[in-house]
This record gives sequence, structure tokens and C-alpha cells, in this order.
Amino acid sequence: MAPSEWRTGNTASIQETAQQLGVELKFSDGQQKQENQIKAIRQFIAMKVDVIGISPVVETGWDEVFQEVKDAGIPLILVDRRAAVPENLYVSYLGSDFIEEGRNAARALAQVTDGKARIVELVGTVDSAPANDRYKGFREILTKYPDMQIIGSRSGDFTRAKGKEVMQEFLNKYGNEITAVFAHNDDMAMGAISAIEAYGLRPGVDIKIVSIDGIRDAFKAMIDGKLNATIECHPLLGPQFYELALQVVNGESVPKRVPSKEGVFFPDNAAELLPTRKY
Ligand code: GYE
Repeated sequence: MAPSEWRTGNTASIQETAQQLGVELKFSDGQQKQENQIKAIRQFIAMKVDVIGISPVVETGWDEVFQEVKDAGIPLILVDRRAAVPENLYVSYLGSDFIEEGRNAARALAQVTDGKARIVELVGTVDSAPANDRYKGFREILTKYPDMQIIGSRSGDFTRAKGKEVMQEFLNKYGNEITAVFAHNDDMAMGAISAIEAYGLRPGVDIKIVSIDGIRDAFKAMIDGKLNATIECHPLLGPQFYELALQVVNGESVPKRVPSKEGVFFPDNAAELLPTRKY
């Protein structure tokens, strides 16, 4: 099962666009495990594919297998998540600016709490690029708000179930002291919302919540007054990915970094925007 609605949307975009373009896609779901991803890469090398695209589940531990890809003469494109490897091991990185998303989450939380908050943070998958960067960007802006403090920070692995579990633990430990939640993705925020309701508090009112992705459920939660903002992280990367891949295969030069476009959404126009949301 996909860890998040974001991932489901991303996978659908990669698969559907291949079909539309008539590109042959060999797809492998890493199930959140680096070892599975490494195994799949080696299989793709053995198949002598033209291009390999990967969303590295974590940042570190890729040098050896990426070198094998390079030695096999296959161009590698990082899609969505970055890997901490030398630049010569991949041709391009297509994805979001996760640091800016973290900054935007802090700005939005400052706005909805008037700059006063005791925050618990639901961190994404440990060592993943989005978790590392969102963590960093969020804190960068928080230094400007002395009355906003992070009182707890733990990984919920980007899933609803884990987000709920970690939020329950935070509530048991800090109770009414918590006035705000920053969740690194909407799915964990959805889990936190159920935990807060079960605890007898009102999500979005007693505890303000800001998260990242912009999935349909986040818009529904904003309409219901349970979520205070979502920062867009665009998963529909299929078209940009194949454009890059085809350029690379045709020997054209491509930029090392291709950013995807994102916005920030608040409850006021959530109902109007919900029908336009594709993931
Ligand atoms: O925010 C989260 C998913 O890598 C940007 O991964 C992606 C993140 C996204 O599981 O929902």
C-alpha cells in the first residue's frame, strides 16, 4: 500500500503518462524500503533499460548502486526525492523545493496562531530528503517568532496510521499544552486529526494544524474547519519526467535541477478549489 495519497498520485502520473506517450515503463514499488529500490535498480541494469528514474526513499547510501548505473551507461534521473550523492552520478533532479515548503509551513502556522504556539511536529520518513528539508526550513522561519516553540518532534513515517499513533503519544505526554501541529505531510495530519478528536479536543480550533502536500482530504478537512493550511507539493511529475528522459535519450543537455511549481492554501477558498484537485 502507498504510504500517502501523494505517492498514489505520483505513481498514477508516472504510469498514465507513459501510456499516453507510448513509452514502455518497467515499474517497481519499493514499499518504503531502500533495499527493494536497490534490488530493482540492479534488475533494470540487467534489462539494459534506456533511462532509470528513482525517488530515493532516503538520502544516503546510494553511491555504490548509482555508480553501477553509471558504469552501465544508463542515465539516471532523480524524481521527487533527492539523494546525497556527487552530481556526476545523475543527470537531473526533478522535484519540489522542500526547504521552501518547510518555510511556508512555518509562515502559515505563524499566521494562523498570531505568532504564539506550542508546537508538536510530525516528521516524515527519517533520512528522507523531504523530512530533512522541511525540518530545516520550518526552523529557519521559526527563529523570527520567539513565542512559537517546538515542544515535541518525532517521525510518523509519512503515514496516517503512524501520524495518529505519534499524535496520541504527544497528547498523552503534553495534553492541553499543545496548541499547534506541524505535520510534514497531509496524511500524518489526517492521522493527527483523528487522535485529537479521540482525545476530546477540536482539531483546527483548540489545536491549529498545518501540513504539506495539498491532497483532496486536506481540502475536505479545511472545509470542515479541522485543518488550517496545506502547503502544496506537486506529485503529478509524469509529464516533466518523460520530457526530461526523452531529452536525455536524444542526447540533448538538461538542467541539473528542475523545480516543480507549488502554492499555499487556506480554508477560505478550499470548497471552491476542491473540484480542481487531482490528487
Ligand atoms: O510529501 C509525502 C510522501 O517525497 C514529496 O513523500 C514526497 C513526500 C510527500 O510520502 O506525502
